[in-house]
Parts: sequence; C-alpha cells; structure tokens
Amino acid sequence: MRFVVLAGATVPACATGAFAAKPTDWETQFQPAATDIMAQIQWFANYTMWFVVPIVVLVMALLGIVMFRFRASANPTPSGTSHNTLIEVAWTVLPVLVLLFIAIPSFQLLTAQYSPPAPPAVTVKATGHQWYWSYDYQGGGKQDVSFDSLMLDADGRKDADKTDMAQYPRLLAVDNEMVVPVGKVVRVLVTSGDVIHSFAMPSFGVKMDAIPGRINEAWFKVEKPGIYYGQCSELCGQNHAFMPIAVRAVTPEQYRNWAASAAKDLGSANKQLRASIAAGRKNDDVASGERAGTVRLADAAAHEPPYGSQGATQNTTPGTSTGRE
Ligand SMILES: [Cu+2]
Repeated sequence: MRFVVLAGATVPACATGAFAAKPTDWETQFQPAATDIMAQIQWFANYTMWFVVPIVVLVMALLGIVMFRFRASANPTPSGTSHNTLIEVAWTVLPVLVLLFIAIPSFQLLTAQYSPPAPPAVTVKATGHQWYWSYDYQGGGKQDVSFDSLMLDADGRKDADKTDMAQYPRLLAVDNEMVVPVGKVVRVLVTSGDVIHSFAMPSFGVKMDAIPGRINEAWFKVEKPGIYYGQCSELCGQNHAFMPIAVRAVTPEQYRNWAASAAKDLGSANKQLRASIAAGRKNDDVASGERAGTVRLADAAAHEPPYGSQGATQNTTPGTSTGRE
C-alpha cells in the first residue's frame, strides 16, 4: 500500500476571477484550499473519516446489542466466559493496523508541512500586537517594507474605498493587506510584541503561534491570486476577535512592482496594485472567464522576486537547493 496519492491531492479549481477564501455563513467544512498543503490536509481529514465513521458505527452497534440482547430481563443467567483468544488477538491487531494506516500518511503530511519545495522567495515577519498585525518584509536593507495592518471599521471602510462587502468582509477587511506573489514560497516569521497571538490562515493550512521574544517559522505557496482571510487564533485579550489577517496574493510581476513602490510610499503602492488587479480582471473577463483564477507560471518563471537572495542562502532544505521552480 502506498500513500503517494497525498502528494497528488489537487487544489480545487475556482473559475471566478476574484478568488477569495474567507469564512461563509453556516460553513461546516474547510475553506477551499489555496495551497497544496491545505489540499493535503483536506485529503487527510477525509481519509481519516473512512476509519472514524465505521468505528463509531461499530461501537454504537455493539453497545446497542449489549443493551438489548443481554439486558437482565432478556438474559437472566449471564454466560461466565472470560477468555476468547481469537477475539483478544483481533481487538489488538485491528486497532494497531488502523493506527498504522493513519500514522503513515499523517507523518508524510507533517514532513511536507515542514519541507518547503524551494527556498523562500519572500520573507515576511508577522508580529502580533494587541490588537493588530504588523508586517516587515526582509528586503536586505534596500527595499524594506514595514507596515501595520488594522481591521477596518465602517468609517475606515469608506475612506479606504473598500465598500465591496464580498471582497472586504466585515470584521476581516484590513487597511493594508500582506501582499505576496503566487506560485512562490513565502516564509513567515511569526512573533509577538506583547502577549501570545496566533497567525492562522485556514485556506493556507497555516497556524503558527506568535510568542513574544521568540520567532516561529511557517511557509506557504499560494496557487491562485486573490484575497485570503484569517484571524488571530490565540485568545489574546479584549479585541482578540478584531485583529484579522488579510493576505493578497498577486502575480509575481505585480508583486515586484508593489514591493518596489511600497518601499517609498505604501499608500500609492496599494492603490497602483488594486488598479493593476482591476485592469487584469477586465482583460481576463474579455479573454476567458477562467484566466484570472490561474497561476501564470510563465510570469512566475520570467521574473526573479526582489527578495530572493537572503532566503536562498540562509534556509536551504537539503536536496532542494537548486530551488526555483
Ligand atoms: Cu491576538
């Protein structure tokens, strides 16, 4: 039995142009996966259910049988059986097998979560504060970009021109999103300026505690452009519910332009970026409905990211050092 199917788990296609992963009303399942890791997590969750559900049904059925067939009135003189070798071997071996079938793909997934497929193209430090996030892009001193990201209230939403509630949902929209390129490994260094927070992006399969005085590392590789939402996931005080995480994934070219101008003026860089995304969407709508949702691999290959150099030398996973996809 081989479990390579894990690696083949695919990210569900999304044909609509402005792909955004966010919580929805009455949601009982995972958000759509935006990274391959999240697709693998979803696969593993569904796979585990194939063991969980039959076991629950079996145990409930056995309980039912015991309660009805062997109740005192139906079975006044109970059997004195105390040993049955076959049953004892079976109920030892079967659970061991079940655990093995769960453990092997579980360890494979765990390994994948700690093994980025390439050296990081972008490194961002995400610092949790009471109650907002701040992002520092590692630009090697040349193009350092640092900003705070605060949740928008009703007034701020108007000022920021983010009144479209579908794209900028209540309690999730922020003034400045973290901007990342699609198809690239993004390393996030998670820390905190005060109490423990947690950087959680459900559609990326990332949840990392932000602990003061300590740096934790996570990574993700977003497959499709769009805005993705997460929230602080460690109870951190009064406004814990109001420090959302918004990540805007854009094409590598858009990212490069944004990073260059954000180093000088973040406000106008964000404006340019939104204009560029809107223009791209219009072209895509004309050309093909599917286009906006696809990762442009040609672009990804053609443009070196601006923040590639440190990551490539610092954090190289053995065997993957040749790196760029
Ligand atoms: Cu928090």
